[in-house]
Amino acid sequence: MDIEAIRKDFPALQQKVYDKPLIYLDNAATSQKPQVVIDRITQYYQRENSNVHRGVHFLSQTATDHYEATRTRVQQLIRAEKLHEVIYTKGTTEGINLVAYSFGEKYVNEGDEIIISQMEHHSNIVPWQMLASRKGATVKVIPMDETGTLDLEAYRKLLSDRTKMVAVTHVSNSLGTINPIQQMVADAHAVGAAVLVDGAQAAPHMQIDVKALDVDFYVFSGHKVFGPTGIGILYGKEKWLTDMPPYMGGGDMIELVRFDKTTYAGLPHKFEAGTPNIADTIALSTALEYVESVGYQAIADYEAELLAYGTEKLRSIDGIKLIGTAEDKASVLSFVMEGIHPYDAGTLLDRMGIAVRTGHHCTQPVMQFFDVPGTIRASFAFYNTKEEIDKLIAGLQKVKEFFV
Ligand code: C6P
Repeated sequence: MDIEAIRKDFPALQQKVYDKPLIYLDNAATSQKPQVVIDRITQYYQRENSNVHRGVHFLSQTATDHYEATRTRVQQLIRAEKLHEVIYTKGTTEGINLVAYSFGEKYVNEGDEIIISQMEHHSNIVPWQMLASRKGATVKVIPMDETGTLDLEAYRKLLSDRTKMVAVTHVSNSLGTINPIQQMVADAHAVGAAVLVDGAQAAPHMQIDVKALDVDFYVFSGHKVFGPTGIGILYGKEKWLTDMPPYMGGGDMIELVRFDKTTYAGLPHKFEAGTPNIADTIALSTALEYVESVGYQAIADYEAELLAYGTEKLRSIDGIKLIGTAEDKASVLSFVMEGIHPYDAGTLLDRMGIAVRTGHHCTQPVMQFFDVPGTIRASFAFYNTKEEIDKLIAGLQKVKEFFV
Protein backbone atom coordinates (compact mmCIF):
# COMPACT_ATOMS: atom_id res chain seq x y z
CA MET A 1 0.00 0.00 0.00
CA ASP A 2 1.26 3.45 -0.90
CA ILE A 3 0.18 5.26 2.25
CA GLU A 4 1.45 8.65 1.12
CA ALA A 5 -0.61 8.43 -2.08
CA ILE A 6 -3.65 7.23 -0.11
CA ARG A 7 -3.35 10.12 2.35
CA LYS A 8 -3.46 12.60 -0.53
CA ASP A 9 -6.95 11.28 -1.37
CA PHE A 10 -8.26 12.58 1.98
CA PRO A 11 -8.45 16.40 2.08
CA ALA A 12 -9.21 16.50 5.82
CA LEU A 13 -5.85 14.86 6.54
CA GLN A 14 -3.98 17.71 4.80
CA GLN A 15 -4.97 20.39 7.30
CA LYS A 16 -3.36 21.85 10.39
CA VAL A 17 -5.14 22.35 13.70
CA TYR A 18 -3.66 24.81 16.22
CA ASP A 19 -0.91 25.21 13.61
CA LYS A 20 0.07 21.52 13.93
CA PRO A 21 -0.45 18.89 11.26
CA LEU A 22 -3.64 17.03 12.11
CA ILE A 23 -3.09 13.52 13.43
CA TYR A 24 -6.49 11.90 13.19
CA LEU A 25 -6.77 8.88 15.48
CA ASP A 26 -10.52 8.92 16.05
CA ASN A 27 -11.55 6.65 13.21
CA ALA A 28 -13.79 4.47 15.36
CA ALA A 29 -16.00 7.52 15.91
CA THR A 30 -16.06 8.37 12.22
CA SER A 31 -13.56 8.06 9.41
CA GLN A 32 -12.43 10.77 7.02
CA LYS A 33 -13.77 10.85 3.44
CA PRO A 34 -11.77 10.52 0.25
CA GLN A 35 -12.22 13.31 -2.31
CA VAL A 36 -14.10 10.95 -4.66
CA VAL A 37 -16.86 10.57 -2.06
CA ILE A 38 -17.11 14.32 -1.53
CA ASP A 39 -17.19 14.84 -5.31
CA ARG A 40 -19.91 12.25 -5.75
CA ILE A 41 -22.19 14.06 -3.30
CA THR A 42 -21.55 17.37 -5.07
CA GLN A 43 -22.22 15.82 -8.49
CA TYR A 44 -25.57 14.50 -7.29
CA TYR A 45 -26.72 17.90 -6.05
CA GLN A 46 -25.30 19.74 -9.06
CA ARG A 47 -26.75 17.56 -11.79
CA GLU A 48 -28.86 14.64 -10.60
CA ASN A 49 -30.94 15.99 -7.72
CA SER A 50 -34.48 14.58 -7.82
CA ASN A 51 -36.59 12.13 -5.88
CA VAL A 52 -36.25 8.38 -6.36
CA HIS A 53 -38.90 5.80 -7.28
CA ARG A 54 -41.34 8.61 -8.05
CA GLY A 55 -40.78 10.30 -11.38
CA VAL A 56 -40.85 9.23 -15.00
CA HIS A 57 -38.53 12.09 -15.89
CA PHE A 58 -34.85 11.72 -16.73
CA LEU A 59 -33.41 13.05 -13.48
CA SER A 60 -35.60 10.88 -11.29
CA GLN A 61 -34.75 7.80 -13.27
CA THR A 62 -31.03 8.59 -13.19
CA ALA A 63 -31.12 9.17 -9.42
CA THR A 64 -33.11 5.96 -8.92
CA ASP A 65 -30.61 3.95 -10.98
CA HIS A 66 -27.64 5.28 -9.00
CA TYR A 67 -29.46 4.91 -5.70
CA GLU A 68 -30.35 1.28 -6.42
CA ALA A 69 -26.86 0.56 -7.76
CA THR A 70 -25.52 1.03 -4.23
CA ARG A 71 -27.76 -1.81 -3.09
CA THR A 72 -26.23 -4.08 -5.71
CA ARG A 73 -22.70 -3.11 -4.70
CA VAL A 74 -23.46 -3.80 -1.05
CA GLN A 75 -25.12 -7.11 -1.90
CA GLN A 76 -22.05 -8.22 -3.84
CA LEU A 77 -19.63 -6.95 -1.20
CA ILE A 78 -21.27 -8.67 1.76
CA ARG A 79 -22.31 -11.70 -0.33
CA ALA A 80 -26.01 -11.45 0.46
CA GLU A 81 -27.98 -14.04 -1.45
CA LYS A 82 -30.78 -11.66 -2.47
CA LEU A 83 -30.70 -8.00 -3.43
CA HIS A 84 -33.80 -7.23 -1.35
CA GLU A 85 -32.07 -8.51 1.78
CA VAL A 86 -30.15 -5.21 1.76
CA ILE A 87 -32.13 -2.45 3.52
CA TYR A 88 -31.04 1.17 3.71
CA THR A 89 -31.11 2.80 7.15
CA LYS A 90 -29.69 5.97 8.71
CA GLY A 91 -26.94 3.94 10.34
CA THR A 92 -26.16 1.15 12.75
CA THR A 93 -28.38 2.55 15.50
CA GLU A 94 -31.42 2.73 13.27
CA GLY A 95 -30.74 -0.76 11.91
CA ILE A 96 -30.69 -2.26 15.41
CA ASN A 97 -33.81 -0.33 16.44
CA LEU A 98 -35.59 -1.51 13.31
CA VAL A 99 -34.85 -5.16 14.07
CA ALA A 100 -35.55 -4.83 17.81
CA TYR A 101 -38.92 -3.27 17.05
CA SER A 102 -40.00 -5.26 14.06
CA PHE A 103 -38.51 -8.70 14.83
CA GLY A 104 -39.55 -8.16 18.45
CA GLU A 105 -43.11 -7.33 17.45
CA LYS A 106 -43.42 -10.55 15.49
CA TYR A 107 -41.31 -13.09 17.36
CA VAL A 108 -40.67 -12.02 20.96
CA ASN A 109 -43.22 -12.76 23.68
CA GLU A 110 -43.51 -12.72 27.44
CA GLY A 111 -40.92 -14.95 29.11
CA ASP A 112 -38.62 -14.96 26.06
CA GLU A 113 -34.94 -14.05 26.34
CA ILE A 114 -32.61 -11.81 24.38
CA ILE A 115 -28.87 -12.29 24.83
CA ILE A 116 -26.43 -9.43 24.41
CA SER A 117 -22.83 -9.09 25.64
CA GLN A 118 -21.08 -7.04 28.27
CA MET A 119 -19.10 -5.14 25.63
CA GLU A 120 -22.04 -3.81 23.60
CA HIS A 121 -22.38 -0.23 22.48
CA HIS A 122 -25.44 1.46 24.01
CA SER A 123 -27.09 1.16 20.58
CA ASN A 124 -27.05 -2.61 20.97
CA ILE A 125 -28.30 -2.53 24.57
CA VAL A 126 -31.06 0.04 24.88
CA PRO A 127 -33.29 -1.06 21.95
CA TRP A 128 -33.34 -4.60 23.42
CA GLN A 129 -34.16 -3.28 26.88
CA MET A 130 -37.02 -1.28 25.36
CA LEU A 131 -38.28 -4.39 23.58
CA ALA A 132 -37.96 -6.48 26.74
CA SER A 133 -39.98 -4.03 28.79
CA ARG A 134 -42.64 -3.79 26.05
CA LYS A 135 -43.01 -7.55 25.76
CA GLY A 136 -42.18 -8.82 29.24
CA ALA A 137 -39.02 -10.49 27.95
CA THR A 138 -35.60 -10.62 29.68
CA VAL A 139 -32.19 -9.39 28.54
CA LYS A 140 -29.28 -11.67 29.52
CA VAL A 141 -25.66 -10.61 29.31
CA ILE A 142 -22.62 -12.65 28.19
CA PRO A 143 -19.78 -11.79 30.59
CA MET A 144 -16.19 -11.03 29.53
CA ASP A 145 -12.83 -11.48 31.22
CA GLU A 146 -10.08 -9.00 32.13
CA THR A 147 -8.66 -9.05 28.61
CA GLY A 148 -12.01 -8.08 27.11
CA THR A 149 -12.71 -11.55 25.71
CA LEU A 150 -16.23 -12.96 25.86
CA ASP A 151 -16.78 -16.03 28.02
CA LEU A 152 -18.15 -18.47 25.46
CA GLU A 153 -18.72 -21.15 28.04
CA ALA A 154 -21.05 -18.78 29.92
CA TYR A 155 -22.67 -17.82 26.60
CA ARG A 156 -23.55 -21.43 25.84
CA LYS A 157 -25.09 -21.78 29.30
CA LEU A 158 -27.29 -18.74 28.69
CA LEU A 159 -28.68 -20.16 25.46
CA SER A 160 -31.96 -22.06 25.73
CA ASP A 161 -35.19 -22.57 23.86
CA ARG A 162 -36.36 -19.31 25.44
CA THR A 163 -33.63 -17.39 23.56
CA LYS A 164 -35.19 -15.58 20.62
CA MET A 165 -32.33 -13.29 19.70
CA VAL A 166 -28.59 -13.01 20.26
CA ALA A 167 -27.38 -9.45 19.53
CA VAL A 168 -23.63 -9.11 19.66
CA THR A 169 -20.96 -6.82 18.32
CA HIS A 170 -18.49 -8.11 15.74
CA VAL A 171 -15.76 -5.75 16.94
CA SER A 172 -15.88 -3.82 20.22
CA ASN A 173 -15.53 -0.06 19.77
CA SER A 174 -13.98 0.53 23.19
CA LEU A 175 -11.78 -2.60 23.46
CA GLY A 176 -11.05 -3.61 19.89
CA THR A 177 -11.96 -7.25 20.59
CA ILE A 178 -13.00 -9.24 17.51
CA ASN A 179 -15.66 -11.73 18.55
CA PRO A 180 -15.89 -15.27 17.09
CA ILE A 181 -19.15 -14.60 15.30
CA GLN A 182 -19.27 -17.77 13.20
CA GLN A 183 -19.08 -19.97 16.31
CA MET A 184 -21.54 -17.82 18.26
CA VAL A 185 -24.04 -17.96 15.39
CA ALA A 186 -23.78 -21.76 15.17
CA ASP A 187 -24.42 -22.02 18.93
CA ALA A 188 -27.43 -19.69 18.74
CA HIS A 189 -28.91 -21.49 15.76
CA ALA A 190 -28.60 -24.79 17.61
CA VAL A 191 -31.30 -23.54 20.03
CA GLY A 192 -33.34 -21.86 17.29
CA ALA A 193 -32.35 -18.27 18.14
CA ALA A 194 -31.69 -15.58 15.51
CA VAL A 195 -28.49 -13.51 15.58
CA LEU A 196 -28.00 -9.82 14.92
CA VAL A 197 -24.41 -8.68 14.53
CA ASP A 198 -23.46 -5.06 15.11
CA GLY A 199 -20.82 -4.56 12.43
CA ALA A 200 -20.23 -0.84 12.99
CA GLN A 201 -16.58 -1.38 13.91
CA ALA A 202 -15.96 -4.43 11.72
CA ALA A 203 -16.99 -3.07 8.33
CA PRO A 204 -14.11 -0.52 8.14
CA HIS A 205 -11.49 -3.21 8.76
CA MET A 206 -12.61 -6.42 7.09
CA GLN A 207 -14.76 -7.72 4.27
CA ILE A 208 -18.02 -9.00 5.69
CA ASP A 209 -19.41 -12.25 4.33
CA VAL A 210 -22.93 -12.62 5.72
CA LYS A 211 -23.30 -16.04 4.14
CA ALA A 212 -20.15 -17.51 5.62
CA LEU A 213 -21.04 -16.01 9.01
CA ASP A 214 -24.63 -17.27 8.55
CA VAL A 215 -25.93 -14.24 10.48
CA ASP A 216 -29.62 -13.45 10.45
CA PHE A 217 -29.06 -9.68 10.60
CA TYR A 218 -25.94 -7.58 10.09
CA VAL A 219 -25.81 -3.80 10.51
CA PHE A 220 -23.23 -1.11 9.83
CA SER A 221 -22.86 2.64 9.22
CA GLY A 222 -21.64 4.35 6.06
CA HIS A 223 -19.74 7.05 7.94
CA LYS A 224 -17.32 4.58 9.51
CA VAL A 225 -16.45 3.02 6.14
CA PHE A 226 -15.17 6.28 4.64
CA GLY A 227 -18.64 7.15 3.36
CA PRO A 228 -21.17 9.81 4.38
CA THR A 229 -23.14 10.10 7.59
CA GLY A 230 -26.86 9.39 7.53
CA ILE A 231 -26.72 6.16 5.54
CA GLY A 232 -26.33 2.68 6.92
CA ILE A 233 -27.00 -0.89 5.90
CA LEU A 234 -29.20 -3.54 7.43
CA TYR A 235 -28.77 -7.00 5.98
CA GLY A 236 -31.49 -9.45 6.97
CA LYS A 237 -32.30 -12.94 5.82
CA GLU A 238 -35.34 -12.95 3.57
CA LYS A 239 -37.14 -15.48 5.74
CA TRP A 240 -37.26 -13.01 8.64
CA LEU A 241 -37.71 -9.76 6.74
CA THR A 242 -40.69 -11.13 4.81
CA ASP A 243 -42.75 -11.75 7.91
CA MET A 244 -41.56 -8.83 10.03
CA PRO A 245 -43.97 -5.87 10.16
CA PRO A 246 -42.83 -2.47 8.85
CA TYR A 247 -40.93 -0.21 11.24
CA MET A 248 -42.24 3.10 9.93
CA GLY A 249 -45.28 3.93 7.80
CA GLY A 250 -45.36 6.47 4.99
CA GLY A 251 -44.62 6.97 1.33
CA ASP A 252 -42.71 4.36 -0.69
CA MET A 253 -43.41 1.50 1.72
CA ILE A 254 -46.98 0.83 0.61
CA GLU A 255 -48.68 -1.19 -2.09
CA LEU A 256 -52.26 0.08 -1.73
CA VAL A 257 -53.62 2.63 0.72
CA ARG A 258 -57.32 2.57 1.60
CA PHE A 259 -58.95 4.02 4.68
CA ASP A 260 -60.19 0.60 5.69
CA LYS A 261 -57.00 -1.34 4.91
CA THR A 262 -53.50 -0.63 3.67
CA THR A 263 -51.15 -3.19 2.19
CA TYR A 264 -47.39 -2.89 2.18
CA ALA A 265 -44.73 -2.93 -0.50
CA GLY A 266 -42.46 -5.94 -0.79
CA LEU A 267 -38.84 -6.03 0.28
CA PRO A 268 -36.76 -3.95 0.59
CA HIS A 269 -39.15 -0.97 0.30
CA LYS A 270 -41.41 -2.16 3.12
CA PHE A 271 -38.67 -0.96 5.48
CA GLU A 272 -37.79 2.27 3.65
CA ALA A 273 -40.56 4.79 4.32
CA GLY A 274 -40.28 8.37 3.09
CA THR A 275 -37.83 10.19 0.85
CA PRO A 276 -34.50 8.57 1.60
CA ASN A 277 -31.01 9.99 1.93
CA ILE A 278 -30.34 9.79 -1.81
CA ALA A 279 -27.04 11.65 -2.18
CA ASP A 280 -25.34 9.85 0.68
CA THR A 281 -26.64 6.46 -0.42
CA ILE A 282 -25.15 7.01 -3.86
CA ALA A 283 -21.86 8.21 -2.36
CA LEU A 284 -21.68 5.15 -0.10
CA SER A 285 -21.13 3.10 -3.22
CA THR A 286 -18.19 5.34 -4.16
CA ALA A 287 -16.74 4.89 -0.66
CA LEU A 288 -17.02 1.11 -0.80
CA GLU A 289 -15.48 1.09 -4.27
CA TYR A 290 -12.60 3.14 -2.88
CA VAL A 291 -12.04 0.74 0.03
CA GLU A 292 -12.17 -2.23 -2.34
CA SER A 293 -9.56 -0.56 -4.54
CA VAL A 294 -7.24 -0.27 -1.53
CA GLY A 295 -7.98 -3.94 -0.79
CA TYR A 296 -9.33 -5.57 2.36
CA GLN A 297 -6.37 -7.91 2.79
CA ALA A 298 -3.86 -5.07 2.42
CA ILE A 299 -5.87 -3.03 4.94
CA ALA A 300 -5.97 -5.91 7.45
CA ASP A 301 -2.23 -6.58 7.13
CA TYR A 302 -1.26 -2.94 7.46
CA GLU A 303 -3.60 -2.21 10.38
CA ALA A 304 -2.29 -5.30 12.21
CA GLU A 305 1.18 -3.78 11.85
CA LEU A 306 -0.03 -0.43 13.23
CA LEU A 307 -1.77 -2.16 16.14
CA ALA A 308 1.30 -4.21 17.08
CA TYR A 309 3.55 -1.16 16.80
CA GLY A 310 1.24 1.07 18.85
CA THR A 311 0.67 -1.61 21.51
CA GLU A 312 4.39 -2.11 22.03
CA LYS A 313 5.08 1.63 22.18
CA LEU A 314 2.28 2.25 24.67
CA ARG A 315 3.47 -0.57 26.88
CA SER A 316 6.86 1.12 27.10
CA ILE A 317 5.35 4.13 28.94
CA ASP A 318 5.17 3.75 32.72
CA GLY A 319 1.75 4.33 34.24
CA ILE A 320 -0.24 3.43 31.13
CA LYS A 321 -2.68 0.56 31.33
CA LEU A 322 -4.20 -0.90 28.20
CA ILE A 323 -7.91 -1.66 28.42
CA GLY A 324 -8.70 -4.44 25.97
CA THR A 325 -5.93 -6.96 25.40
CA ALA A 326 -7.82 -9.77 23.68
CA GLU A 327 -5.85 -12.01 21.35
CA ASP A 328 -7.91 -11.11 18.31
CA LYS A 329 -8.19 -7.33 18.00
CA ALA A 330 -8.95 -4.62 15.46
CA SER A 331 -6.78 -1.50 15.36
CA VAL A 332 -8.19 0.16 18.49
CA LEU A 333 -6.02 1.13 21.46
CA SER A 334 -7.92 2.04 24.61
CA PHE A 335 -5.93 2.96 27.70
CA VAL A 336 -5.83 4.87 30.96
CA MET A 337 -2.97 6.89 32.48
CA GLU A 338 -2.29 6.65 36.17
CA GLY A 339 -3.41 9.78 38.01
CA ILE A 340 -4.61 11.57 34.86
CA HIS A 341 -8.25 11.88 33.82
CA PRO A 342 -8.78 10.75 30.21
CA TYR A 343 -10.51 14.04 29.41
CA ASP A 344 -7.46 16.05 30.53
CA ALA A 345 -5.12 13.89 28.48
CA GLY A 346 -7.40 14.20 25.44
CA THR A 347 -7.57 17.98 25.80
CA LEU A 348 -3.77 18.32 25.92
CA LEU A 349 -3.30 15.93 22.98
CA ASP A 350 -5.80 17.99 21.01
CA ARG A 351 -3.61 21.08 21.44
CA MET A 352 -0.78 19.08 19.86
CA GLY A 353 -3.00 18.37 16.84
CA ILE A 354 -3.73 14.81 17.92
CA ALA A 355 -7.41 13.78 17.77
CA VAL A 356 -8.33 10.87 20.05
CA ARG A 357 -11.61 10.10 21.75
CA THR A 358 -11.91 10.15 25.52
CA GLY A 359 -14.75 9.00 27.74
CA HIS A 360 -16.98 5.94 27.92
CA HIS A 361 -17.39 5.60 24.13
CA CYS A 362 -21.10 4.81 24.60
CA THR A 363 -20.13 1.62 26.44
CA GLN A 364 -20.72 2.51 30.08
CA PRO A 365 -20.96 -1.16 31.20
CA VAL A 366 -17.43 -1.73 29.84
CA MET A 367 -16.11 1.19 31.90
CA GLN A 368 -17.96 -0.14 34.94
CA PHE A 369 -16.39 -3.58 34.45
CA PHE A 370 -12.85 -2.16 34.28
CA ASP A 371 -13.67 0.33 37.04
CA VAL A 372 -12.47 3.37 35.09
CA PRO A 373 -14.26 6.67 34.44
CA GLY A 374 -13.42 6.36 30.76
CA THR A 375 -10.47 5.66 28.51
CA ILE A 376 -8.31 7.45 25.99
CA ARG A 377 -8.92 5.75 22.66
CA ALA A 378 -6.69 5.89 19.59
CA SER A 379 -8.33 4.11 16.66
CA PHE A 380 -6.43 3.65 13.42
CA ALA A 381 -7.48 3.54 9.78
CA PHE A 382 -5.39 2.47 6.80
CA TYR A 383 -4.26 6.07 6.20
CA ASN A 384 -2.55 6.33 9.59
CA THR A 385 1.20 5.87 9.90
CA LYS A 386 3.82 4.69 12.40
CA GLU A 387 5.14 8.28 12.44
CA GLU A 388 1.74 9.42 13.71
CA ILE A 389 1.88 6.76 16.42
CA ASP A 390 5.34 8.04 17.38
CA LYS A 391 3.84 11.54 17.72
CA LEU A 392 1.04 10.16 19.88
CA ILE A 393 3.60 8.49 22.15
CA ALA A 394 5.66 11.70 22.37
CA GLY A 395 2.42 13.57 23.12
CA LEU A 396 1.56 11.16 25.93
CA GLN A 397 5.03 11.67 27.42
CA LYS A 398 4.36 15.42 27.46
CA VAL A 399 0.96 14.85 29.08
CA LYS A 400 2.68 12.83 31.80
CA GLU A 401 5.30 15.53 32.38
CA PHE A 402 2.56 18.16 32.59
CA PHE A 403 0.55 16.35 35.25
CA VAL A 404 3.16 14.43 37.25
N1 C6P B 1 -19.52 4.23 17.87
C1 C6P B 1 -17.57 5.44 18.66
O1 C6P B 1 -16.91 6.46 18.82
P1 C6P B 1 -24.05 5.02 14.65
O2 C6P B 1 -23.91 6.16 15.60
O3 C6P B 1 -25.48 4.56 14.53
O4 C6P B 1 -23.38 5.24 13.33
O5 C6P B 1 -23.22 3.81 15.30
C2 C6P B 1 -23.50 3.38 16.61
C3 C6P B 1 -22.54 2.32 17.02
C4 C6P B 1 -23.01 1.03 17.21
N2 C6P B 1 -22.18 0.02 17.52
C5 C6P B 1 -20.87 0.21 17.68
C6 C6P B 1 -20.00 -0.95 17.99
C7 C6P B 1 -20.33 1.49 17.52
O6 C6P B 1 -19.03 1.67 17.68
C8 C6P B 1 -21.18 2.57 17.21
C9 C6P B 1 -20.65 3.98 17.11
C10 C6P B 1 -18.83 5.49 17.82
O7 C6P B 1 -17.22 4.36 19.13
C11 C6P B 1 -19.69 6.64 18.21
S1 C6P B 1 -20.40 6.43 19.82
